[in-house]
This record gives sequence, structure tokens and C-alpha cells, in this order.
Amino acid sequence: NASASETMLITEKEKEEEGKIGSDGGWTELTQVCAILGSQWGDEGKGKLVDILAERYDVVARCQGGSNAGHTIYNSEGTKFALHLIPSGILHEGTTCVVGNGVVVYLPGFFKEIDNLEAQGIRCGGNRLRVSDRAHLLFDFHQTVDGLREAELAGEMIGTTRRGIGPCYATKAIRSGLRVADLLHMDSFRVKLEYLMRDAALRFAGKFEFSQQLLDEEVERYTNYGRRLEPYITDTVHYVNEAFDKEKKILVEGANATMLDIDFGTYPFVTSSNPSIGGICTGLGLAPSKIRTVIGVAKAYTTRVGSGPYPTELFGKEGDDLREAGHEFGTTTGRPRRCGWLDIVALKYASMINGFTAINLTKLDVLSGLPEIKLGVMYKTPGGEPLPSFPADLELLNQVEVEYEVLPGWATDISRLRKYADLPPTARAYVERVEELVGVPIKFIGVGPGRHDLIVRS
Ligand code: 2SA
Ligand code: GDP
Ligand code: MG
Repeated sequence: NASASETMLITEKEKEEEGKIGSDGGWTELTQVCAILGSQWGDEGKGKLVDILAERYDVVARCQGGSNAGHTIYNSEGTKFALHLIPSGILHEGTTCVVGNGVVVYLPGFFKEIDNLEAQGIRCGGNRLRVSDRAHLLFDFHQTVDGLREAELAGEMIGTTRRGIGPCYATKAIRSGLRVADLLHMDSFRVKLEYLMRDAALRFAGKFEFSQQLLDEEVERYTNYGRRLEPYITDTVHYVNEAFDKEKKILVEGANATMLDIDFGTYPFVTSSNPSIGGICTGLGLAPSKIRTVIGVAKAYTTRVGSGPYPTELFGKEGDDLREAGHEFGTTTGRPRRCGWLDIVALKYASMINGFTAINLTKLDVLSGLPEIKLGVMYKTPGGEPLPSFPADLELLNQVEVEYEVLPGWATDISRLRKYADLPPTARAYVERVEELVGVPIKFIGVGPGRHDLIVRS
């Protein structure tokens, strides 16, 4: 039933019109700028919430990451779309989707996504999609280097998606990157690209070779891409801020997640951007004072794909069962995701950093049938000392002992329920305990992958 949840998605403006603002204790989540951020290690279901809320927004913008991201969404007919670079607002005709300056753009993948969407009847031309002239270009050689770096790390690999993300942000940081605006000047583009490719060939001699032919081919390919990209190229910093001034509504779609943040995550087992709140300011040029709503998306349990510490991970049958029940396989690479209990320590840490004003607890339906459910509520050192927050020291993190709270489960299928009051009492108790521990209202509850599989608490 579509209408049950949709009618409850009331915007601040509508509430103002109704004179009801604040009557529900501050239910003002859908303000003019709303950010949707991952609060765990990714794949919390950000894409689904963005798709649902996009209907009420004029602009949907990505600000960081690249095609490492995988956002799976379904339209009202149940057709599946897997997006990587293109914002999850694209299914709604009325939105303009923006790929911001902080995103690293792999043009072959970008055009492939457009072609796939258009083949499925989604229009991407006209005013539907804009790409920042300041965004950095990610080349094939970045992907090759990503793979070579991982191979060098052997047993200690990061477990990247091999989409070239780290190497591209590295060339950006060292100031030899190429940006979308460079496509407008192919002579200097060639010079800069040659420098980059020779640099990579020096570092990976014998494994990646520079050749004039490779450069010529790449320049030719990018000359064509540049022509095709021209209608999309925009000064998105100006565009987004002008949209704000014109009272347009802006939804920001986070990719990856806080625990994969290069500053706050489990470094070095992280991605190379800031998927937390700061990435919106640097990756879109939106001032922090404009971002009034920050919705943290948290799975009702935890998953992680790639290597790195994961204190509440479940091994053996328990982990396998959760993976099967939640279909936990990478949207981009198909890799099996590691599964475990909900980590309240990590969630509180993410909430502190991002200032969540609300939480979307997703995939609650996946926990149905479990006799009991655990919540990781505290980390202790091997000596039994409680830790005040999520530690930076990976050696310590690998050794922490997690203190769990055990809550009773529920036996029935909840995927068809649309009202909070209809959930089994033990499911509500779980939601309310998470809410209490994190100290942020859980306004949205996911009970299935579909567009309408959502409970909105007013
Ligand atoms: P990268 O490729 O340099 O960003 O990898 C660095 C770490 O970041 C993790 N990472 C992800 N974790 C979860 N989901 C991601 N997107 C895809 C998805 C992943 C997939 O939606 O399923 O298909 O495998 C994503 N992207 C990056 C990565 O696993 C490394 O730990
Ligand atoms: P994202 O990267 O955060 O956008 O998440 P992904 O799309 O990579 O992974 C989330 C997966 O869970 C997708 O396959 C979604 O279709 C699915 N999903 C999202 N919310 C729910 C939910 O509430 N219940 C169930 N069963 N699946 C969900
Ligand atoms: Mg994903």
C-alpha cells in the first residue's frame, strides 16, 4: 500500500501551511536541505531512502566517492536499478541530479549508466543531470593502479572495489589530477594526462607501461567523451547555491559511510573521501548552516565489505544465515558482505560526528525469525576497561571485547506492515532501545527493499 507511508511524509513547508510545525515534537526532517548519510560501513540502504524522498526535492546531489558506490533502488513497478555514479533521485522526472565537485568521475561508467537508464525509459538529458566542472576525472589507469596496489599489499589488502577511487583522490591531493573543466582544452589535457600516466608507469614499472599509442587512444576517447559530456558540464557550486536561494529543495545523497571515512573510519581500511557531514561542504560547496536535516541510515544489524576491524562480526552459521536472509552481496562487485550485530558504539560515534537529526533503521524485516537479537553496546579493553568512544588504534580495536545486550526477537513476517503500532511488541522494543542508546529519533523503518516498504513514525 503506497499511500499509507507516503501521506505521512510531510514536509516542513506543508506543516507550516497547516500551522502544525513542531506539533509532533519537532518533526521537521524534510527541511530545504536534507542530507542522507551512511552511518556504518556502507550498504545501509541510502539509495532507497533517497529515491523515496526525491519525490519531494528539486535537486538530488552526490558530493563524494565515485563508482565504488552501489545504490540499489526499485521503482513503483518493482523494477530494479543499480546506480553507482548517478544520484538515486534520477527515477523522478521532476528532479535535477547533480554530480558534485567532490565526486571522482569515471566517464565510461557514467555513460554506461546513462545508457542503461535510458534503455529502461529513464530520461537523463535535458535538465535531468549536471556534472561539476570541478569534479576530478578517474581514468582506466587509476583502476589498474588500484588493482596493482592491492596486489602489493598481498595479505593486508584493503579490499577495495578496484574502481580506482584511492589513486584518483591521490592524484587530486598531489595536485596533478585532471578535472571535468580540462575536457574543454584537449591540448593541455594531453600534456597533463601524459604526465599522470608516465608517473604511474614509473611507480609500477613492468606492470603498467606507458606508450604513445595508449596516450593517443585515451586522448581520442576523452575528446569524444568531452563532446558527449558538454551539455551536462555545470558550475554546480553556483547551481546548487542558486537553487537554494530560489528556495528549491536539495537532497544530498551520501555514498559509502562514516566508518569508511578517510578521517573518521577504520584507517587505512577506509575509502579515500569523506562520506561524513564535512564531505557535503567540500564536495558541493554548500555551507554547513544550510544543512538542517541529517538523516543517518543504519541497518538493523551491521555489514562490511572489504577488510578491516569489525568488532561485532558474526562468523560461521550465524553470519552466513544473516547474509542469506539479507541478500548481503556487493552491489558493485558482488562480493559477499561480512555480517554481524548492530554496533551501537559505532552508531553513536557516527551520530556524534554527523549530528544526525533522525535515523532510518533499515532491513528490520531481515531480523524476523531470530529467537534473540544482540546489540553491541560497549567496547572494553582486553583488561576490562570500558572505552569512551570508537578508538583510532586498530590494534586495540582488533582486541576489544564487545559487551552485548540481548533482546527477544519476533517470529512473524513484518514486511507488509506500514504502521509502527502494528509491529510486534518485541520489534518495537528493539527499535526503541536503539533509539534510547543512540539518542536520536528513529523516524523511518525499512521493512523491505521496495519503494513502499517503509514505516514512517510521526
Ligand atoms: P574503495 O574502492 O577504495 O572505495 O574501497 C575502500 C573501502 O571502502 C569500501 N567500500 C564499500 N563498502 C561497501 N559498499 C560499497 N559499495 C558497493 C556496494 C561495494 C561492492 O554497494 O555493495 O559492490 O563491493 C563500497 N565501496 C567502497 C571497500 O569495501 C573497502 O573496504
Ligand atoms: P546503499 O549503498 O546504502 O544505497 O545500499 P545498497 O543498495 O548497496 O544495499 C542495500 C540493499 O538492501 C539493497 O539491495 C536494497 O534493495 C536493500 N534494502 C534497503 N532497505 C531495505 C529494507 O528495509 N529491507 C530489506 N529487506 N532490504 C532493503
Ligand atoms: Mg551500496
